[in-house]
Amino acid sequence: MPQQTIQYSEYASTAAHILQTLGVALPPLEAAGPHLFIHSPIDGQRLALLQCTTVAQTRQQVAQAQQAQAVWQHVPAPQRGAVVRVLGDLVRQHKAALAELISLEVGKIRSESLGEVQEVIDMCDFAQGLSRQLYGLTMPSERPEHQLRETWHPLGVVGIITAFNFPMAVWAWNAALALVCGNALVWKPSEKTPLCALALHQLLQQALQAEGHAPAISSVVLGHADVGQALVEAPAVRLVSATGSTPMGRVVGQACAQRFKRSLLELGGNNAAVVCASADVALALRAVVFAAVGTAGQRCTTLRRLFIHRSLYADFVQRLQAVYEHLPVGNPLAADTLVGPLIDSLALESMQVALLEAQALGAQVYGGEVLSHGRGSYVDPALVEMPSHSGPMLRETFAPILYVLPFDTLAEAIALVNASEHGLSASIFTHDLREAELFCSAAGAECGIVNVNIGTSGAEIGGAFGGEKATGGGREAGSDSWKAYMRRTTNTINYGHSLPLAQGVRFEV
Ligand code: UN1
Repeated sequence: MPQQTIQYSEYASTAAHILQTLGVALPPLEAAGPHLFIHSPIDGQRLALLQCTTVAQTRQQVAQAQQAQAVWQHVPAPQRGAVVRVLGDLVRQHKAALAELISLEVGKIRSESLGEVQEVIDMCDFAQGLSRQLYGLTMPSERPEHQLRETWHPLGVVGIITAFNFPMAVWAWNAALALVCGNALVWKPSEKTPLCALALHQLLQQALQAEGHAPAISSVVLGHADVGQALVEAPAVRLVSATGSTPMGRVVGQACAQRFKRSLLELGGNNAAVVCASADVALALRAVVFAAVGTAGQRCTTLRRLFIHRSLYADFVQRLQAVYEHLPVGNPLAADTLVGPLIDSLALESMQVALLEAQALGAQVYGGEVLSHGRGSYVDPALVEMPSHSGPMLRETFAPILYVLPFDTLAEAIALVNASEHGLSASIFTHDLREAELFCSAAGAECGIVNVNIGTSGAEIGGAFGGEKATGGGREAGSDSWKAYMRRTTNTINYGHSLPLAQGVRFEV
């Protein structure tokens, strides 16, 4: 078999051990591909070799999911919630192992990996509570002896496409809601992080079994764009929830629209923060650094554009430089590391390209040095003083680059925040109530997430997550985002003996 001749990562046996402890059986490996080559970003070496799901198998999984859905959708919602509760309990029980797997496969520092698993647990708690609150409205009918109301029903099979950077939490946002809403799931994880997916999927299988439900309610398909395409195009898939790049979302959104199916898109972000003259500088500094360099700049909510009031600009940039000079970059498993590796060498290259472009425009670049190439893609986060709002500052580069610019008036800063094709997340740092409220108002940041005196990343479960414009418009996880996973019917019920028509229409026969 091909894997015998390959040099494996020193973390491969730990990953294999975690999977074994969780009861994950890897799909049998065939000599003929396509295969998925999984690398640990920690050392750039191979972590695992997996068999891809074929397009035909993907269609088959969807067909099985559809059959399972026919039964699952009639299980009372609170009982569906019980499955999600058991899943949450299993995730609690295996929190440390799951977090370690995230660190091995994505390169996140331990604390952030534990945080991601906590996000899965929080989502399960939220969804279980929701399973008794899938409320519809009742409205007064204009007709006597009539009842007008809406009811919510399961939608159909949900296809979930997730990105590498949150390989567990984003699935949980979707899966936990889709399940309590009575839908079966087919999950296509990022081709970079299938091990995290197989681990969580296995725990859901245990939960389904414990509660006496069919395994086909949830399945995982592994592979590249062809597998994703098969999932999107399968007629039984009624909603595709996709997280990833804006170009990917454009393809998925159009394919869904053509087939009149729903899409729920959570795409890129070119997130901004505004530091006003009255800001608490020490607080803003901590918030900015976490948002800009946390997860090595690989969150969709990462802070990429920072606008600083001119009165504070020189001092704030100097303080940022001082922090950036001492950022502990390195092995994410080490206790004092704050910045782990980038996912792969391609990410590192696109970061270097962006920095060169900025320099060519006359920007002043601090940091950004490549620390090791070939054995993991480690890089010093970069702080870039831009001459203007232009060039690479206008696009999302999935790496720790923070572009900074001064501003004079809040109106100017808000215009800069909004001069982006994306609209995910924005923050303001101020002690002026009027500035804060203006920023959150309709005249403020055109984003799905607008924060005051905290950074752009690290949203908690409970609020709806997602953004405007090229971010895709979807809202996931909290608030009433469950409605995307159900279909609404409006019922008008006549409990009288006559037939009055609406709008006063007369039609006697
Ligand atoms: C993502 O990067 O796709 O708000 C999700 C945050 C996390 C989720 C990020 N709770 O930063």
